[in-house]
Amino acid sequence: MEGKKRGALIVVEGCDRTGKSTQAKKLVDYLSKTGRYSILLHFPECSTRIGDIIRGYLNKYYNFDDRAVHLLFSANRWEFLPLIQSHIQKGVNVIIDRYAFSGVAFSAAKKGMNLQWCKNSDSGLPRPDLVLFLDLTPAQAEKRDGYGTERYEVEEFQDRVREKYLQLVDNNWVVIDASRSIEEVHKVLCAAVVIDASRSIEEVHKVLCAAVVKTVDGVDDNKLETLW
Ligand code: Z5A
Ligand code: MG
Repeated sequence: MEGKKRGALIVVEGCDRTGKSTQAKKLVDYLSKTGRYSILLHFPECSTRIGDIIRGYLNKYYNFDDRAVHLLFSANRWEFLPLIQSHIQKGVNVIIDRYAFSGVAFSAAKKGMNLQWCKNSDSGLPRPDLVLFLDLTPAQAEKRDGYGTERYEVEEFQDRVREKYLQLVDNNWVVIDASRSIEEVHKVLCAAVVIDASRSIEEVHKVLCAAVVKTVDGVDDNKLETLW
């Protein structure tokens, strides 16, 4: 890949129904249309044997020990590592709808699960260049279409998931437009990390694009780092 710019790795995260899949798809369309070739992945990726078991678990056909299911979600990411790496090496941007942060936040929100233990099985996976965290209170999310009967779609549990996500916030979690006034930047900083997902689909898409273009165009030959 000498002389060729690598692709960026961008992750869209958030609690249930925050608009991740809507926004991730729109983002890939936008990037591709503007000459930034990009592909979309989603975890869990249910097309594999492991993914199929995960789907059965989410739909409550199977039950597993919380640690066992955590490792299955993690294994599902590891089985796609070669694909992710090969796209990035070829200069293709990889946009992922849910990643290790979902893995840690959902598992660590369960009683008796330890955050650090949950991080261990994803340690060594590529660290995204940018994590776009779509924030919405679970009470607001519940009003959106499709909030249903899946295992984790319970408001009280989603509150704990959101809390765990916020413990994972790092310096790659948002791009804040620092060209605005000190007070405005301060306000964005205070709002901490988050893209307000309660706005319309188009408004959220606009905010996301501004952040993403900066990252995609700014990727040099720097190697991807690893988690955590
Ligand atoms: N999970 C885990 O435990 N461990 C892991 O490692 C991973 C996942 C990777 C399934 O994931 C479950 O797996 C999930 C976490 C757990 N927990 N649950 N339950 P999934 O990604 O397959 O989840 P999903 O069922 O597709 O839901 P979602 O991804 O949470 O939804 P979303 O993608 O954030 O939302 P959306 O599909 O884009 O939009 C939802 C609806 O809202 C839809 O009707 C939109 O038209 C509407 N929408 C979107 N944006 C807006 C705005 N801005 N305004 C109004 N309406 C909107
Ligand atoms: Mg989704």
